[in-house]
Amino acid sequence: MRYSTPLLQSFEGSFRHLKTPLIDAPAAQREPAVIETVTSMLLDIQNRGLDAVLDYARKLDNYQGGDIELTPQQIATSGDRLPADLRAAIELGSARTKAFAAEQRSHLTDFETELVPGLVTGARYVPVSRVGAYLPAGRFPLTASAFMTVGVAKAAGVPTVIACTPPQPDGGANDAVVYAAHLSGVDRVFVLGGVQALAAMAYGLLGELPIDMLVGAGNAFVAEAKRQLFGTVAIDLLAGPSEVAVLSDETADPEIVAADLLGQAEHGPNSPAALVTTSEEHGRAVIAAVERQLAELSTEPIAGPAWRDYGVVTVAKDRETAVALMDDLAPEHLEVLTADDDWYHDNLRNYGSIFLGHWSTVAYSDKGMAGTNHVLPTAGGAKHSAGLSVSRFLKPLTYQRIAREATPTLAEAVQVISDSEGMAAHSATATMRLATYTQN
Ligand code: HSO
Ligand code: ZN
Repeated sequence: MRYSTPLLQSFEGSFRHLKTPLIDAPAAQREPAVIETVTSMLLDIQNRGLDAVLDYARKLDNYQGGDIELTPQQIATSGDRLPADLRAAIELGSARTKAFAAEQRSHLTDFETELVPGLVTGARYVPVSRVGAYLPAGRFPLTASAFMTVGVAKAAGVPTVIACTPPQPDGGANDAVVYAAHLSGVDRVFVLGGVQALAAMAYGLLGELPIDMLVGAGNAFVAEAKRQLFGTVAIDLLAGPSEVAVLSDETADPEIVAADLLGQAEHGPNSPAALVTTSEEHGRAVIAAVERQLAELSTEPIAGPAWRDYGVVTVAKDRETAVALMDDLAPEHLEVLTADDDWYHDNLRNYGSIFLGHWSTVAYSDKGMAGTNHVLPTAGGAKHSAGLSVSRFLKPLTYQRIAREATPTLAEAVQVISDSEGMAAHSATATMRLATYTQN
């Protein structure tokens, strides 16, 4: 969702496109230089293995030598160095994220059905075996990411979950991130950042078999590495800049709406923040409140440019137009602060996660306290995909158990189709069974 000024737009007539949202913003943002760098790093790491990984760590992250893996003792004591209130908050977020994921897991049930006598079919949810989580710790460490990736994978039943997190200036890991990973049930943690971390997990260079699935957000190089490694491994999604959209009416407090818009704009100078409202007066009040709050905000150097370049306020003539506009934006996070929240909830269909009511705000989920996942599709991806959840780590594997009595209809139809296609060997598998069936 790329927008430009003027900030306030009006939709009196029938719905039309604001601006075509980027279908694949991460791809559009991909710069040739980033693509080339990542390609050559991956090739080098494939060829030279761990030596290449450590060379990049030296060059890019000031790695000084020594073991990159944290010991179980270091992991277990990571919480000891944190202030008590931070430790308690991390414990709460971990517990809530686990509780939500466990509940969702309980609703994904294996099933079996006998389609016709003798033809028994079913599906079983089986977790992937090994997951690698990237836990960012750059400008903002995003402590809760470990709950969303490691914790949810564990709730899905993934046996092995390893994690990489980039070194801090002192060469060690971020204690809050490691503690969050520890509570989430992580098996091994490596202090390793960027492309080299993802490649090391995907190619199995960390004394562990190659992982099956890579999850977790990172910078442009990390996103590009995930894109190039996709196919070798599965990935959660390709996340672009974090986005927020608010749908509010005159019953919402403009100060609260403004705070929530800035609450995601602070992620980066290209983080989109959109307001769709059925009240022009409310829209104008929000714009004024954003300006006031920006003047006092310590992260104004990030949120200010984001708001000016990627902020937009749209007045929709009615609820239906507001829904059509929002579904076209398909925002990562969508807040609904109106007199008709239930009606909007029933009618909206494209968003990563929705926050209903004046007491809800995106940050509650961002930090893990709402229990829901914060790894969500951006840049319109919510039109076709949902965010990370236990279901993403589970494969619905199908099976069929077939008895004698189902044979005639199965075999005869398969023979006919196979013969019409000229696939003689396929046909024979049916013919042989039919012959045995007829003989006995
Ligand atoms: N909004 C980010 C997640 C996050 N924000 C964590 C702050 N902390 C992507 O959904
Ligand atoms: Zn956020």
